[in-house]
Amino acid sequence: MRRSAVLVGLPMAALLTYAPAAQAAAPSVQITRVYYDSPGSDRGGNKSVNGEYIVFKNTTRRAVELAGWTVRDKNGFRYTFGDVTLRPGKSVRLRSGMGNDGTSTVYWQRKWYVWNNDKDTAYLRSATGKLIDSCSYNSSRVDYVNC
Ligand SMILES: [Ca+2]
Repeated sequence: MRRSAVLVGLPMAALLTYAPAAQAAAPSVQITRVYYDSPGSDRGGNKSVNGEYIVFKNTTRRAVELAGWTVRDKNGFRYTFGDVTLRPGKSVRLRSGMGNDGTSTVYWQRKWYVWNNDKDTAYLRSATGKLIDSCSYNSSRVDYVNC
């Protein structure tokens, strides 16, 4: 009986080790939302610029260090993450305007908007420049896109 239990256990172990490898194709940190059209008209002002944001989620079970990771749009605007640790399953929001960074929200420190209100693409790259995830949108009828 014991021997057969071991034999049955082997394929199970193989499946368990295979599963994480199959999931490796999914980005470790995912762009889950780009809120590109801040409320009201785009007349500037920090509150309005901060109405734009992009959300990144750690989809893994391990903490991910974002220091040196970059966010870009199609126009070449670039944000570089500082010393941010994204805990497993947690998200961090990057607002376009000025502000003091916290654990769940960081600020691009810009005085004007980043994300086009009609179409654009957000790119997330690791500190070594590897493309981790991207998110495109092409609609001015809605204010945000979920990716
Ligand atoms: Ca915008």
